[in-house]
Amino acid sequence: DKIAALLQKKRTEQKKSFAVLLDPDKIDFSSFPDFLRKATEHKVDFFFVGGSLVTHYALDRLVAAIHQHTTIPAILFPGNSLHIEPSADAILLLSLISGRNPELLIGQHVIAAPVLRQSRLEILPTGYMLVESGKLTTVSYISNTIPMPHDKPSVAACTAMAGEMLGLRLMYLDAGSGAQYAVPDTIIAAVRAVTQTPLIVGGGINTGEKAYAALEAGADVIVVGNGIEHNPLLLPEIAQCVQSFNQNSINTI
Ligand code: 1GP
Repeated sequence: DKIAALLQKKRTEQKKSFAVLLDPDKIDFSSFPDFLRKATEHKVDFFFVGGSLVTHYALDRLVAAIHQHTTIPAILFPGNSLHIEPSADAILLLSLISGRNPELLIGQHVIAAPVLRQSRLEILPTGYMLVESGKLTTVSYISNTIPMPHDKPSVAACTAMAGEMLGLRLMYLDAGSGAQYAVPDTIIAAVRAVTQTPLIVGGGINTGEKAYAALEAGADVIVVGNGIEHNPLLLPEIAQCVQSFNQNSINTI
């Protein structure tokens, strides 16, 4: 229960976290140790590993490298039950509650359950909500679901409330990897206002300003993937933004 408890404690203390999404298809293993050193130096809190589509199956190698070079937890972010790697530290057991595809609400979970029970992975039951983001994202296409409207905060709020009532322990608002528009602040604030669970926000966060806006609106964890792949300087920039946010929260408590 380590990661779930840590996230809940940080939420209570109004401390924010920074997660870097690692797409197994895009890792250059020759420069990866160097990247991992930078991630440690800049106090990345978590690695999310996976995505809706994995074409080069290198999850085991990716997790092994993370464990060899860092103490940052590797948390699986699976697209389906094929993406389970038992050597990781935890798994976001995503129920795609913004959609109405039963396979991703419960079907894949039934298949995964006995495998997860045998593993030592910490299970993080997560209400996963896709938000409309300007263009069709891979996750929306692959999941065969319609994302929530970006201008209807009440839809997001009621969805998250229902997820929390069902016992899900984390909420994840995602505009989808490489989204044209990140999750709007109004949606983040609406979910934050009606739930107690830690709130993860990602998709299309590719500037320090967008990261700051998401944190200010109520995100507890921000996830950045594509942005860092395209611009390595974004890692220190966002890390700085999370740290300054945490520093300010210490001053205001
Ligand atoms: C996608 O939230 C993650 O599921 C991260 O998205 O790659 O756009 O940063 P990006």
